[in-house]
Amino acid sequence: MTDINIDALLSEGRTYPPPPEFAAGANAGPGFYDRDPDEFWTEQGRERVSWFTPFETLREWNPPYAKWYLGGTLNACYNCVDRHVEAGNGDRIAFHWEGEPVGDRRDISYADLQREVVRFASTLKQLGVRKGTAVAIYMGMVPELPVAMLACARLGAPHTVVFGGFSADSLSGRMNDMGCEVLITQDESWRRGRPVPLKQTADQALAAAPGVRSCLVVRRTGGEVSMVDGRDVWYHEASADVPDDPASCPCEVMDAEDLLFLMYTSGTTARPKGIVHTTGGYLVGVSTTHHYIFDIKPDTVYWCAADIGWITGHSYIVYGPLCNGTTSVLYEGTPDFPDRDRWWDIVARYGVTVLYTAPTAIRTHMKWGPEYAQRHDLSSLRLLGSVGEPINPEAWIWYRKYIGGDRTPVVDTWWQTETGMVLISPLPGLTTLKPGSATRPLPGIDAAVLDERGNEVPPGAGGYLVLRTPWPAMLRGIFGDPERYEQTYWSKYPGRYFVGDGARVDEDGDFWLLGRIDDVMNVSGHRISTIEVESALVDHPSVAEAAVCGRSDAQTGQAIVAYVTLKGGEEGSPTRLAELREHVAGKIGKLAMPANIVFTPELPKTRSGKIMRRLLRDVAENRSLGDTTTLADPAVVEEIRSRATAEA
Ligand code: 6R9
Repeated sequence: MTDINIDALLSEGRTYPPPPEFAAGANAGPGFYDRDPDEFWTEQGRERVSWFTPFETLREWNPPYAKWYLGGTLNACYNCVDRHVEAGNGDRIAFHWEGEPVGDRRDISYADLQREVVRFASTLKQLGVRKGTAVAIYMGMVPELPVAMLACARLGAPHTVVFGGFSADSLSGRMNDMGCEVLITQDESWRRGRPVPLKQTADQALAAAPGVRSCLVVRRTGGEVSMVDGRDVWYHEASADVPDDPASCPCEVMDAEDLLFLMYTSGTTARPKGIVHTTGGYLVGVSTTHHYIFDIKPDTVYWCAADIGWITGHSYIVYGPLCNGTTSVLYEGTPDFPDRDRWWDIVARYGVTVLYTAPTAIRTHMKWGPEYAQRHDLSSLRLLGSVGEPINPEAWIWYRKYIGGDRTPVVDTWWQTETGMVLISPLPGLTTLKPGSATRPLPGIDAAVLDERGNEVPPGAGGYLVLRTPWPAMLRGIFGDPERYEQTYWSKYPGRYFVGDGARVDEDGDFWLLGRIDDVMNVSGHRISTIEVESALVDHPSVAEAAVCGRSDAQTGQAIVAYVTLKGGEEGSPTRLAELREHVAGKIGKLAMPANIVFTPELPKTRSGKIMRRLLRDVAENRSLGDTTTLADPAVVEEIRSRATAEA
């Protein structure tokens, strides 16, 4: 037993075979998994993307460095925009854009998108942006954000999008690391009816980023901002006389392996890593997975309710869907503005057929209760997706029942910033779903679960997830830091990509993700994953959300502390506490019973909705808090600390 690194405790037996009507017309049909992977990726490379020069070699693998579609040249913007217009689909809607203020909305066709991108690219050109110029983008969810990204791609200028909620320090750090020369931002963005001063924060960042010579400012709210002469330019002024016909600003010819963008991932304490994504493999990878996993059809209305500043937004709001010519919803605001039914109003109004969101959002809706969804007709939905964290089986069931009308498949898609594209996911017309399982690796993805010594663990046992062969959208490195790249991902098991997540594979070959390895708790020698205890808590009918972590304990090494949010605003009581401990004991065993439970209305989360267990450990150990800059709402930890102290 000592070879097994994580004890897998929770068992979940419910299954959902694909609905027959879905299976009959699905993009991924019978035989999909039997394809030869090289043949599959060669075919996808040819069919899904238009090349200026066709690629000669599918892949080159010099561990830990991979190249894909060698010899091919292309342009990501051409693939996402121009070719759809050329093919006669200019009238098709690219984005139903929904602003946060009610009634502020705009439909943008592919032809509109092309005009806007051309105008934006020409304006950037006037500011001296050329092939290879690094550009930072710091914006909210306005149409100009994807437009700016595509304009960069058109010119061959690599971008880095910094999430609009990040601080001036995060922004300047990223701009300096990438060597950005231009920053694109907006005056302010809307958040719950209040303006967020993006330009003001950008000004602070610019003061610490001397390499940035121009700042292009899009007007959104019309709020006051200060403009620095010679550096800052209003987009609406600079673009006023710029032509918008595509011939005036052609797409740059890019090599398949040219840099498309960097996406910074914040480590826990260390400097953020600039994850490198190149053009060809990335575009094929994201468009292929988008097509098959979300079963995209010409009449699909697709909504990925993530932020573009997160990798999910890059791959599955911008590059994947647009490459596939999809009609998407793009929403600027929060789910509870002006009321908690805003999302469902949007789904009903646009007739959304595919909705892709994160477990954290689903648990928030669970906490609010199903009545908000029940106010609207959600019958257009045919498929639901989840990403970002392991999804608790009860949240999965709730999502399917109240949002999917007890009919729709739910695809739990596992991937990372580094993988660029989804790697483990059900295919809705083929896979028998299990709530809480991301099911199977996609064709050509060689995932395995290893013990400490590098041996595959037997079915049912937990261990470390690795990837043994490269995939098209794989990161090409950490920008400017090859040593860190090799150290972080390739040193634990040489030649294999170390994911950093725990996982187990069941008897059917289905994968169950167990969360980040750093979060695994050690109670009396048992290595317990946080997600299993959390899912056992969420299984209780009164619990909406739970986060657990370990704190040191003289007797057991570590003891489990749980932070629990109850449904419908319930406060919690000693009776409830005892009941929840018993519930966990009954569900997975006494050894996983939380030693303490702290009831709290909110949990500390990153901007992309991941629970920050590291901060909960700091609270549980009564330590000063580590880096809190990526928190969505810093006040939450203080609230939890006061509740935890009150209880102690
Ligand atoms: C896309 C994205 C990556 C980490 C990853 C894992 C967790 C994402 C998941 C999931 C279980 C899923 N994660 N999807 N865990 N099931 N379906 O989230 O990228 O922000 O880089 O995070 O998120 O721990 O390693 P990123």
